[in-house]
Amino acid sequence: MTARTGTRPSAPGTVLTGRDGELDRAARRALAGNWRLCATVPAAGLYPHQWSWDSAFIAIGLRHLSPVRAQRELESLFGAQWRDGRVPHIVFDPHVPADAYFPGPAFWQSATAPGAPGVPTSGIVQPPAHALAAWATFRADPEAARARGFLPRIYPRLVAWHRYLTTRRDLTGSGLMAIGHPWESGMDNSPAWDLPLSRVTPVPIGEFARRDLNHAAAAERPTDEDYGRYVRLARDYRDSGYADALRVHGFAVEDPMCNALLAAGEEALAAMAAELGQDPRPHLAAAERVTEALMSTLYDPEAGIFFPRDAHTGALIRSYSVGGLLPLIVPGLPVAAALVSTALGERFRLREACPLPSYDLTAADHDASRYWRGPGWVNTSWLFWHGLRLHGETTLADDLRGRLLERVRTAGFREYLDPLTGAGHGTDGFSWTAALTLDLLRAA
Ligand code: 2M8
Repeated sequence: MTARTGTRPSAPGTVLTGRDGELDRAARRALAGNWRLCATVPAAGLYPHQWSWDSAFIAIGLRHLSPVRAQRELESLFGAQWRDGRVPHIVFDPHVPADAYFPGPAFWQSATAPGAPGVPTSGIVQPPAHALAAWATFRADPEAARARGFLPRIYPRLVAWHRYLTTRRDLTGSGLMAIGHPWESGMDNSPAWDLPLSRVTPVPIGEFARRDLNHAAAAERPTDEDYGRYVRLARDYRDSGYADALRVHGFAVEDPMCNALLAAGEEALAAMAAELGQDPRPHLAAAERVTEALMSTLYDPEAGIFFPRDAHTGALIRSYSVGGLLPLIVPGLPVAAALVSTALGERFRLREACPLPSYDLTAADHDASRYWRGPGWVNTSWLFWHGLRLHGETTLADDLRGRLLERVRTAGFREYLDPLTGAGHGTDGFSWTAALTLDLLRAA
């Protein structure tokens, strides 16, 4: 949270009535409750700071209530950008007690890291959903954005962010960015990470204190052993001075969703460049390069899905997770129809399971209530919905939208849901669930 101005939302956008109106008001209340000075926390107890990709989804919803507040959400995150272009996965709120979240500022020690900002942050990153969010925010009210100089401010920062990912995070020379920690995937304990993570020696649980279990059931969170591995990886990275090289990252994976967001984000940057009177072609070329690398390296035509690739072994991780369907958000993707057909199949059951399961419904280790090992999330479903619309699958998109809204109406703004029963799990009053509900309500 870097600036302390502008906490008052401007005039609200469309006001809905009836059942939609009730849901709309509840979503607004949830977001108002999670607003802190100049950004929104994902959830008051469990996640009391600003998270990177959460803020992107939150801005996509906030733009309907107050485009200026949505702009500030992104600006406050990018205010904590490092000199090398990285956008940290957490920007810590100095007013929140130090022990409210682990690992906190004392763990990450950003104050002593080269090129880190004045405000305390973590040193790892999250999926690059920001360019999409910034362009959507601009389009919600171009006049207000132009009056505040939103694009001239945010565009160069987004360019530096993407440059960090496409250069320093291309650990294998494949043209794809790699993540160096499961937390960087946003899908923290997906079964897809089990194999590369098994090579990491856990820090013993006695050496650190988890805080997440004060707010959520142990059966819905990662195990202590996996947490110990997360801590080991983050500690090693910190102790290397946050240097990026394959030998530093004990865990290094080329993830389809992150790279799809990067490609789609380059398309959004091209639109921003054109709006600013600059040359959009370098961004279009970058989008094409990432898309080609996605296709040639991560796509499996027989499986009809993209798989992550272990950067240490070069092997594909043949795990069916929702991230493998999300290249659907890339404009012009040549295999959109195959992804849709995989989503309709037994592993994801797009026509009935909702939100879209995070992981293969048919897998023996599918767990419908443990976070990212089966439950459905509104943000990944929103991305898939966006992809369906992009590729002209309007009937499926409308159907998914209707069922997502029905789920949220019944369960509330939960962090994740059982995709078959709709039972809510994780924390309540979860910001991106509320924000994307606002967006879905207005998308009819
Ligand atoms: C979850 O991740 C954090 C670590 O970043 C955690 O478990 O403490 C994930 O679901 C992640 O995708 C999300 O951004 C974050 C905050 O909502 O929570």
